[in-house]
Amino acid sequence: MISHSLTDALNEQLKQELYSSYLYLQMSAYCESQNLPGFAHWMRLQSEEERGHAMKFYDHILDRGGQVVLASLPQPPSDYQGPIAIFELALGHEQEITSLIEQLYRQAEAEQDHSTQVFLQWFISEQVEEEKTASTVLETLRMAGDNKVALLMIDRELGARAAAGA
Ligand code: OFO
Repeated sequence: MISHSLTDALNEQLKQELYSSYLYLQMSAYCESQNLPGFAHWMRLQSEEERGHAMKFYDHILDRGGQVVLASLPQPPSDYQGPIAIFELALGHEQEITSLIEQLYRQAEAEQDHSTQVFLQWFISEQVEEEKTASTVLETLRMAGDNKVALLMIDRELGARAAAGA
């Protein structure tokens, strides 16, 4: 049986993952309104992926005999200063998530909760990918600068993202 303190911490991370989903969905809506369908598609898939992350926490809490408690979510920002600002925010957000996962891992380690440690290892690897992807897109956008043709090409490339497992 999982401890109360670790259950609370996992519920908090469940909320963070749901917020991530909420944030990327808001970013998707913004990109759609800016005639950037490829960016919008990428963000929408990212939002779905984050919901999948949230459900992994949901299932792990229940599987370990803990109680899932859903908290209210903060409102994500809805106005952005263009694609670079969006990916700067996305990268900063993922870096924050990485440190929260690492903190959770340390807590599971301190409590000698081995199954939660194994569960969190998937997220530790996933965060390497998440940060790398956001940072690569951000660098490409910075290189493109004000070049509209380059922006359209990036939009097309992001629009080709396939759903996870597809
Ligand atoms: Fe973006 O990886 Fe979950 O939050």
